[in-house]
Amino acid sequence: MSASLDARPVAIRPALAAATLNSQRRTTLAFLVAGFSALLIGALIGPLQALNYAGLNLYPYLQPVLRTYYTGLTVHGVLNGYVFPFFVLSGLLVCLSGRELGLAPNMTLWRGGFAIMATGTVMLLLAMFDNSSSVLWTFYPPLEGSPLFYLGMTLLGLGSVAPLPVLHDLRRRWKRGRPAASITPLVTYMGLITMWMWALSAVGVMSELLFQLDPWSLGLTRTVDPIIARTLFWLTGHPIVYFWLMPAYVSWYGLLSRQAGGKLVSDPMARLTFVLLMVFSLPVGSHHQFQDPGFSAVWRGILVALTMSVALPSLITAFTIGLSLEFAGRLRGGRGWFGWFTALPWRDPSVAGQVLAAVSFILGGATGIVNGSWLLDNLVHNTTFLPGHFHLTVGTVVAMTFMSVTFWLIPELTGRRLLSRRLALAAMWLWFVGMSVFATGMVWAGLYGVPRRAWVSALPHSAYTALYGAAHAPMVLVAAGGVLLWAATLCFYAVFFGTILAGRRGQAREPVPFAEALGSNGPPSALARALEHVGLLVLLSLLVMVAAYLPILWSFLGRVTEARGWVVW
Ligand code: HAS
Ligand code: CU
Repeated sequence: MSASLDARPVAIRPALAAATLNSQRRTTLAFLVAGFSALLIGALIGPLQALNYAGLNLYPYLQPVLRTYYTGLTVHGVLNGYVFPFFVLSGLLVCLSGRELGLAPNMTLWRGGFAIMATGTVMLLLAMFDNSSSVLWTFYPPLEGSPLFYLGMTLLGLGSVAPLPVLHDLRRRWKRGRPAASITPLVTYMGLITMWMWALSAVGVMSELLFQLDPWSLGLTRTVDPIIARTLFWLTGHPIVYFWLMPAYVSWYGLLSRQAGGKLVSDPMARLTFVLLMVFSLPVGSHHQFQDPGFSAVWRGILVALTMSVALPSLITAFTIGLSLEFAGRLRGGRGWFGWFTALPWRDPSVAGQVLAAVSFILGGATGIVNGSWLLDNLVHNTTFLPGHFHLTVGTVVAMTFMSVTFWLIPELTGRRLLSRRLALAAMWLWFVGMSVFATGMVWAGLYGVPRRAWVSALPHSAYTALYGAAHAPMVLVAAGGVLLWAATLCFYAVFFGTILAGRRGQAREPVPFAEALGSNGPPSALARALEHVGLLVLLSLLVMVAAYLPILWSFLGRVTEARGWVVW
């Protein structure tokens, strides 16, 4: 690494008092431990679902812990999709911004978010493990769960927006006393836009919970309108995928280029990506409802165009991060078309994990484009193609990036040395290979029409073979991928908990590897200055969201369906 790269962009980072820093470290660690503990339970259940598709029904042996496939699937989705990312990103975004600005976050608010989410999580766990709420991660009514489930979900959602005021407060204090033209440092900027995107979109699912599902499950109302509920859910349910992804992008844009030994090639493109993700995410949720009744063909067509637009910022990311990695690889002596790629520091598990995660996003993104095309979605909707898609995206891009971050962050937080680089590398490669095999099988089986979310292994063997025999080869891949993922999980958690509990003490703490952007010593670009008007951009996003959803919900409110609850499992 060249000497100039070690020169930190100093002006923005005054030192924090040791006691303040330590208290931030403890809180960040608590967020990480809570989040990763949830993932541990969720990830251990996952392979059971993979084996289900291969026709192996292990649930009779798992009584009374997991009563059915659907209990397991609900726990898996809720812990991996909500609890794990919410805790990890709430810890990460605030911790990184505080460090970047050299300011102490408002601990009461930050920890308040933790307490609310933790309460919600306990309620959810009780409701799921007693088998009263096998409603899956989408909790579509009229499937009905216990009030504890919906109230727990409400609390979890509420606590997840806590980082927004914390980041705002940090930015406000940082701006105080600085010239009006100074722009928010990149990592804080990205964190803030992520949180605004989430706060706006969470209005959908919070309305569904507060106005429909909470009162309904408490017996205050007798019926519920499923289509309004689904529409409100997906208003949030699409942006949530970017709420998972954007913190991973924070690491890719904000840290990875430095970890790889180079620089970020464009700071304004990083800002633009985040703003586009916010604006485009909010109106497109109904692309999850291509097969639902009640939407006009014209609107479905518009949704396709909007969905292709939301892929744009990820394409910008592919080029910006790809080029930054190439820059790092060439600085490290890589030559030729691919030499830069092999010259990356592959022995650093944090870099290897994030680059492998980025590589899986190529297929993850491509399958997303298939889903986003209404005609093609007709073929793949509700088949295993879908879980194939999202295990490449959230299950690999996001989960692996978060894991990779812990490889440098846990030593920084605890002052302990990473338990084993080799084991960490093994975890990343096993996860990458396991998930690639698994997802290939799921995507492929989906093309044979194998349904997602189906306890196919409970069928009599003859029926299973008659229905799914043609998809035998992909189903074997699904099961093999699942088993590799078990191994990856064990390796990762040995490193994660091993470092926290038994890593060698007294390790000198490395500084947070904030990336330097090319040209960052000059004045900010016109684009970066324009994007500094966060309030206006948020207003624009709100208007786009209202314009997309008001007409739909208005038409649904004119013909309400009154459905009674169902408990099927
Ligand atoms: Fe999706 C369903 C469309 C991205 C997650 N998605 C889901 C579900 C989940 C999910 C969980 O339009 C299922 C929900 C359920 O339970 O029903 N998705 C898209 C599109 C994108 C997309 C267009 N999805 C994501 C991300 C997710 C995620 C990200 C999680 C984090 N998805 C859909 C649609 C459905 C859907 C429909 C509903 C379908 C249905 O029928 O129900 C796009 O944003 C994707 C854009 C991405 C790219 C890739 C860019 C590549 C990058 C890597 C570059 C590599 C580098 C390495 C730098 C265009 C950034 C260099 C190395 C070298 C070798 C060069
Ligand atoms: Cu979506």
